[in-house]
Amino acid sequence: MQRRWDIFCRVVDNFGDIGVCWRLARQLTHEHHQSVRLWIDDLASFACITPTVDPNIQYQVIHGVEIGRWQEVFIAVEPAEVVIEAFACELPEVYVAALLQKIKQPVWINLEYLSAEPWVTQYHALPSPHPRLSLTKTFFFPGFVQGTGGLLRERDLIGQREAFGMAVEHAFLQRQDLPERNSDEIRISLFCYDTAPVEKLIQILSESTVPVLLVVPKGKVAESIMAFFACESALMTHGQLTVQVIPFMEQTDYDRLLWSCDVNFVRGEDSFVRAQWGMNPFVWNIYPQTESAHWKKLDAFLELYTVDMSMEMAAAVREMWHCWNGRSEVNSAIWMNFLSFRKPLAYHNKNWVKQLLKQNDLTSSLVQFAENRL
Ligand code: TRH
Repeated sequence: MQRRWDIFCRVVDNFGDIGVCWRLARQLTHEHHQSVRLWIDDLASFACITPTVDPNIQYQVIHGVEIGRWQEVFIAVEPAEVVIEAFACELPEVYVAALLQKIKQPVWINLEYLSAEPWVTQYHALPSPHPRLSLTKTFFFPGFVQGTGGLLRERDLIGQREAFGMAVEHAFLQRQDLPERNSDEIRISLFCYDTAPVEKLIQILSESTVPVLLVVPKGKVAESIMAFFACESALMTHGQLTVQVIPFMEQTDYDRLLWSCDVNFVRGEDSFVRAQWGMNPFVWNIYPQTESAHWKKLDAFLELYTVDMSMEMAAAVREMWHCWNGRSEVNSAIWMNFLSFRKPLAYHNKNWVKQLLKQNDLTSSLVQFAENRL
């Protein structure tokens, strides 16, 4: 049944908040034929991942999704039947007041950040009555296991991934002005926080025994690499390493970049999940949290992800990921050890995806949840 949805998104920093909300909004619209309004406070960040977004206008419709600028003074609107408050962003007061006026209570969902920690299954889908008002919201947790809300995954994603053969890749590389593949080269994409040991990685890669192409989307890390090379050009070479800085890509193109690289360095939440659907080996730079809370999250994921790996492969992954997140210094031996598991890791990732596919995707879980309550 077609329902009206309001998704509220505040950009805390970076692109993950809008990345997730935009993906959800599109999937609700295209696959579930829902009517979706996306309220976002930072259209400029949105425009980075969706260049068709005009950051200067109040309302626009893109890919069938109504997009409204969430301004400090929120103009009262008729609430939708399903309300998503992304990442505890807190709904505007006038909107909450309007919710109270509804005869039939809308379904109010707080969509949480992704975590592999075991407590998630206990807290997923728990109702939380408002402390003062006669309203209830539900905490909805994405996750990797049964008993969570699942992960964002478009219906045709795996099919498209599997169809990404040489010819499609060739067309993609041409379109993106990326060089053709060299048979003995290792191709790596790099998307990480500026706290990651990028200079060290560059040094390691430049001493590689085979040529390496490091593809870096524009941003702080690309800038620091250019400063390191004292170079203003998008193409830099150092020993075996060529670094190519590319424009920030549209979300669906970024998927294809992940599919076309041998190893992907990803970060945060959404690119981390996309790398998993991409099935190539990946290294996760987790979003750093206060009091090092992110280490628990990182280790919880590693625990799940490595369970079916050989001890050697699990140790290689753990060591590389720990170093990349700053637990100890990364060196050539650690990188080479990780890289030596490239093929078995790609195989492992296929099985990992098979396991993830047993779960409902997050958007379908949300639709089902809302429908059961309306
Ligand atoms: O940008 P991020 O660091 O976002 C983070 C995380 O979500 C984190 O959990 C959250 O607390 C913090 O934001 C506020 O990383 P993430 O999650 O990978 O989001 C990046 C988005 O940008 C993702 O949707 C993919 C997209 N992207 C493109 O569309 N084009 C690109 O070229 C690149 C590199 C990324």
